[in-house]
Formats: sequence, C-alpha cells, structure tokens
Amino acid sequence: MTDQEQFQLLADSLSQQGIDVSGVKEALKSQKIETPSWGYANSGTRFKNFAWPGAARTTREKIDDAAMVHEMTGIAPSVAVHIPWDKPEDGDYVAFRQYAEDQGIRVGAVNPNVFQDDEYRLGSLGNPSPGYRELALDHLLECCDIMTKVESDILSLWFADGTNYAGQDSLRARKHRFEDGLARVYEQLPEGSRMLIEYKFFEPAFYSTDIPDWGTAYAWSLKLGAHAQVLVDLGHHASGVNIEQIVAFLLDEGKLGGFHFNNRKYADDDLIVGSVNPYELFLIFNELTGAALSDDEPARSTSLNVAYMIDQSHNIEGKLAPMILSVLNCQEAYAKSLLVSRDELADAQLSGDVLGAHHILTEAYRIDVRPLLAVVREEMGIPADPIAAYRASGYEQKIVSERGTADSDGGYQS
Ligand code: PSV
Ligand code: MN
Repeated sequence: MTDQEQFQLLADSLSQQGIDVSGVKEALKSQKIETPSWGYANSGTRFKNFAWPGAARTTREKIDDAAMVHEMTGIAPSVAVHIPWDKPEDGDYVAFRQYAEDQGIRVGAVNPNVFQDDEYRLGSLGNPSPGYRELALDHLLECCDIMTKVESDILSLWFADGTNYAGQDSLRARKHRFEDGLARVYEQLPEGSRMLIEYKFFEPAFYSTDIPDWGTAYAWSLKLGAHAQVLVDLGHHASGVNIEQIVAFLLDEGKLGGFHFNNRKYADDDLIVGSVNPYELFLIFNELTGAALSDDEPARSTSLNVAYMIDQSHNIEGKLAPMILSVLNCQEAYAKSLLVSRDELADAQLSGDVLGAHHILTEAYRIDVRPLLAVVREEMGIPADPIAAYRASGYEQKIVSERGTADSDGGYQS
C-alpha cells in the first residue's frame, strides 16, 4: 500500500471518531521547532568532543546547516544562537541576520553565556563579587542589544551558578543577587520580547544550583512580570519527575515560555529527543495540544506562544542527521497528540472511567502516523522521508570536502 492509501484508511477511521483530519494536517504544517547553532559544531560534552568530519566551523556554517535541516523537514525555520560562541567574525549582527534570512531561516532565541569565563568560577549573577556580577550583567544586556539587531524576541537564560559545598556561600544572599540582576535585565528587554528562565537541579554545581527547579523559575518569573516565563529543558529533571504535569501547571498559569527538547537516560544526556522515552514526549505534547484545543485561558493562548527549541549537541552520531531525526520525533509526537479523541477523553475522565480514559490516550499513541506525515510533507513540498533525502542529497559529502574536520573547539584541522 502506498502512503496515500494508508493515509486514506487512517483518515476514514479518524473521521468516524469525529477528528477533523484536515485540521490535523493544517496543525502539522504550522508546527515549528527551533534548532540550536551549537548542535552543528564540534561541541557538547564535558568529556571528549569527538571531531566530526564536516561539522560547522563558523557561525555562517552553522546557519547553513540549520537551513538544510529546515529544507529537509519544513518545520525548523529558525536557529537559536549562543553568544559569544556565535559572535559573527566581523561583529556585524545585522549582516548575520541578513545572511540567515538569505538562507531561508530566522535567528531565534538569543542565549547568553555567563558560564565559560574564568571570572565565573563562583557564579555570574549569584557571584559574591559585585564586579563579576556586573560583568555578567553587562553581557546579559549586550545580548538584549543583540536581540534587537537579529530581530529575536526571546532571551533564553540558563545559569551555571551554584555552590559546591554547604556553607560556601549564603543561599539567601545568592537568591537576592539573582533577583536584583534578573530585574535589571528584565527592564532592558527589547519591546515585545520575553525572557525565558531555564532551571536545572544539578551540574555544574554539585551542592546547590541557584535556579534548581521550575518552582524557582516560576516564582521569579511571577515577580518579574508578564514578559518572564519558564523554560523547560527535558534533561534538567531528576529521574522519574512527571514533566507533563509541570507543563500542565505552567500552561495553566500562563508561565510556560518554551522548551529545550532532548532526551536523557541518566542525567543531562543530550540524546536525540524521543530516543529514550517517546511516550513521555507524546504526553508532553498531549498537554500542549489539549490546552490549545480548549477554551481555558490563559492555558490556550499560552500554548500558542510556546517556543519549541531543541537543545542537543551530538557527539558520536554526526550533526545534521540526528538533528533532523529530533525534529521528526517532535513532529511524530505532536501528530499523535492531535489524534487523541478529546471529547471522548473528557467524558471518560468525568465519569471516572480510569481505564477507558487511559485507553483513549494510549490508542492515540499507538497509531502509526508515518503515512499521515508523509502525505503532509508531500503537500508541503518536503521530502516524504527527510532522513533518506538528506543522505541522498550529497550535502554531507559536500561539507566534508569543503570543511574538513574541525577540532573540538571548532578550529580547523586539515
Ligand atoms: C545547560 O545544560 C543547557 O541546557 C543550557 O540551555 C545551555 O545554554 C545549553 O545547555 C548549552 O550549554
Ligand atoms: Mn537547555
């Protein structure tokens, strides 16, 4: 059977369940996933970075790669940047934005880096030294300025701050320093933009992390105001944490700003999203889709403004193909979430039909959406099988011959 024939069978059975198949297709065509510039270079692990032939050496090469991922998938039209890693060679951010647009993509979230310099040994905004706090603040404000130049509306904040030993610093003093610093950045956010606060309960600090959990990020985003929201990185939770419940809570409070998609088995593993726990990914999308299709405010409008970003740096599996696969896994999870019979689910939940409700959800999860996605892609003018199309495109061979093998710092080795 062709994809089209299989799709028709699926469409008939979905229509019988009252699911609007053309609405599902439209939703899939408007999905957007942002890829990270840092995933295209030789970067991404605190152990050995294995140099990958053809990995991007410059910011423009990262843009080229992100544009190729978009060309293959049709749903990755923007790239997140990390400053100073992505500082343009000539320092011209306007020309950099223009270059990205010429390649068919936009610059997305701006990620400041207040963790790699020696000055940040004891932290950035949480540092006991006022001078180093000012240094961090200067960089954060510089990133606000860069946002204007690259026309980004998201400042994506992650801090490595914390302490390694009990008593090393005052936990409350660090909290105050952070609150002061974040408020000063908030004041300088470009018009119409927002600040997303990412949390992580461990690493690189081992005793305390200054923004350890969604509760801290949520409390601060509330204090800061409507333009501050929480960013959920899937790799930043303890094992077993119910991430979809966090998503539901933040949506309902209007405070879910975005995601960093990746997957983990043990820690912050940077694995292809959906590779370890595709069911969890589906359940996360199920919350988002449920909110988007509901009349509940602010959950509905918040769900429509979520920034979907991938945060992965692949180390042993190549760069572009795993990124494409990550985008596709998000697409697949989203497609399944669109096939949940929402009315039937609500009825089963209200009547206390525990297994019935669970069954409705798992039935949607079990549907093979690949023929649906192949048809959607064809209608979008995208290859039905993006990974196969990427392999056949010759792009990998081209970048290997043009770029050679960059060293793990992104420098060039012949
Ligand atoms: C930290 O682990 C993190 O998730 C933050 O988002 C950083 O910006 C990114 O990874 C890259 O280091
Ligand atoms: Mn992240």
